[in-house]
Amino acid sequence: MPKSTLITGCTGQDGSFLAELLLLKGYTVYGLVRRLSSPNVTNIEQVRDRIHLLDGDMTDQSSILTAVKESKPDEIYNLAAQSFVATSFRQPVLTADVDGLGVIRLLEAAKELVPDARIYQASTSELFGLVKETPQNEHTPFHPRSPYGVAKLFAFWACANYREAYGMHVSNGILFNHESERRGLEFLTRKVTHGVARIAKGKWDHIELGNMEAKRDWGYAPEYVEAMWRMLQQPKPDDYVIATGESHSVREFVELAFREVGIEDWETYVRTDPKHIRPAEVYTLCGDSSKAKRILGWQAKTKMPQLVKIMVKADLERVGA
Ligand code: NAP
Ligand code: G4F
Repeated sequence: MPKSTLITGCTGQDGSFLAELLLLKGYTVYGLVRRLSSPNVTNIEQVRDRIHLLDGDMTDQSSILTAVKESKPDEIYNLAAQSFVATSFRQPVLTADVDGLGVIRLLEAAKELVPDARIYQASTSELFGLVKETPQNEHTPFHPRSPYGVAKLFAFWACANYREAYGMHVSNGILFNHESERRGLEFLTRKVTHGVARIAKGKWDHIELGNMEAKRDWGYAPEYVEAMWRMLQQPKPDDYVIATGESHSVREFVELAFREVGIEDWETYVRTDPKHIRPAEVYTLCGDSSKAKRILGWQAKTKMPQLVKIMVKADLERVGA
């Protein structure tokens, strides 16, 4: 009997890579998708006929209950979120509802219907926010800096609480930034590689960015979904930092991306626009994933320079001649 899994957020970057991974491993894959006026299925196009799509929304308890009832999952991966930090400052209530309360809705449904299911919660390095030490590990204190980070903090502790109170197998993956050719266009890395490709092909003459000095620990998304799966194969639930251990600035990312298309005087093509500056910034992130290496046998392979190459190449192909 194949294992059944429910992935929320299966149309997103991580959800689509995870769906592919779990199909390869022989799982029956169910994906929660919200109704939109135009379906957003680009990322799952290649596996759409092999995933069972279930209507639902993290703000709607009844749809979550129905999805859990129909999929009877052995494993649940909760990846659904309003995941863009900048938007969370403009839509804090929605973000809290989807990213915070949505997790309680899912945990309640699981407690009621599949209490033995193993659950993965997409926690984030945004929890560390104004960092208290570098690198950050599972013991580093949290200090979120955005409504997104605050909602994810609520979700993190909700998961820990359901683990302690009801003995449920719930794990938090504290994932640092991970990117890919499937990354949404508004996120820094994709905004840059997409813009660089259009500039290289003569379609745009500049891109507009915000804080060039912020530093992130950027890894490659397909490797990160493997870590999610490994967490749920452990006999005991736990929390894990997943990161490359290297931190680079936005400026470095931009410079490398332009260099990839042979442009050295990149500053000519970049303008700064204060509208991309956040009310509170996470200045620097760098993760220590030695616990994941020790227990899960997981380690990042792709580092930032290689990631830039992968993303620029994909965007050049997309932009075409
Ligand atoms: P993403 O590409 O933005 O995908 C988010 C997914 O959530 C999409 O499938 C989206 O559906 C769905 N969603 C949004 N609101 C929903 C709602 N109300 N009900 C049901 N589904 C909803 O994000 P990602 O980069 O794959 O990240 C996956 C998860 O990991 C997120 O929880 C994110 O916060 C977290 N995370 C990401 C990173 C990272 O660097 N990528 C790092 C740490 C943690 P639509 O397609 O309909 O919009
Ligand atoms: O790409 P970003 O928008 O990602 P951010 O804020 O780090 O959040 C991402 O990673 C988190 C994990 O740490 C996830 F939890 C979250 O869901 C999301 O996936 O911004 C990266 C950095 C920031 O410091 C931002 O201020 O780039 C800076 N930046 C500078 N100019 C910009 C821009 N970011 C965006 N999106 N657009 C700009 O024009």
